[in-house]
Amino acid sequence: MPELTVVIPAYRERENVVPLLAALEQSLRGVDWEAIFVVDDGFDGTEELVRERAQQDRRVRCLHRIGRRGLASACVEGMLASSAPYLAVMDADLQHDEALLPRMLATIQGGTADVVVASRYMAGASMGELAPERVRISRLASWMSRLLSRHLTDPMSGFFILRRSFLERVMRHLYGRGFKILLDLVAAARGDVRIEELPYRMRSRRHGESKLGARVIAEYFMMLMYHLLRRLGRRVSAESDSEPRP
Ligand SMILES: Nc1nc2c(ncn2[C@@H]2O[C@H](COP(=O)(O)OP(=O)(O)O)[C@@H](O)[C@H]2O)c(=O)[nH]1
Ligand SMILES: [Mg+2]
Repeated sequence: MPELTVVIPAYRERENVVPLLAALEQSLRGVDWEAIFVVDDGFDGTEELVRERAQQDRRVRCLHRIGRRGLASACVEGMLASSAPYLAVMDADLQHDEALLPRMLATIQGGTADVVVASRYMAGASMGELAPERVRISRLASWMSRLLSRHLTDPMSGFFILRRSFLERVMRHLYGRGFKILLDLVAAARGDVRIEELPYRMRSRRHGESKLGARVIAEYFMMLMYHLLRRLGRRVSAESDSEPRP
């Protein structure tokens, strides 16, 4: 059984599949790993290409979803399709620096963290060449996310590694939709999570297009509301439990 599964959500990422696998092969030398591409139907042949690679390399797997969309649900389903003790999530578009994966894995194996996050905001990190308005949206969304998690410098990161036992503990409390699965996972833990962060420099996209749009931003606020209401609900029920009974 592989030690590490890299879950790669992919929607219309055909040109990135081969270079990404080559980059993983290179940086994960000496690690027993597999990659699960969770491909939503984009009619561009991404899933065919992944399957073609899977025919040649047992470490490559394809989870093809039909009539479905959604980055968060793709990540969750990819993680649930794995039996490995450590699960990484990484974009298909080469924006995440695969060279950081061995350090992320070593950190989580150290046993002191449930989640290790690659952060674009820590000292030594960088947003790379992201457009200025994207940096502004990302910073605003990060600031709002402080309501749910004070521990993360980059709660919007889509590049992280977690231990399976943590996923199993929180998976039934996830909102499970939208773009920001890391924040969803951390919020679902309600403070009971050990996080470590490592800085990295995010690269810019070479092939394909960003899927971030108005709907994704709306879903983000729905996710915030869901977790805030869950907290409020818990507080209300705790208060009514502590009231003296007649
Ligand atoms: N399976 C799946 N993957 C998605 C979906 N939307 C985005 N992705 C993938 O999620 C990753 C991040 O998306 P991207 O558009 O690059 O977001 P950005 O980096 O914030 O601009 C990429 O690998 C996308 O292919 C989706 O609906 N389904
Ligand atoms: Mg991207």
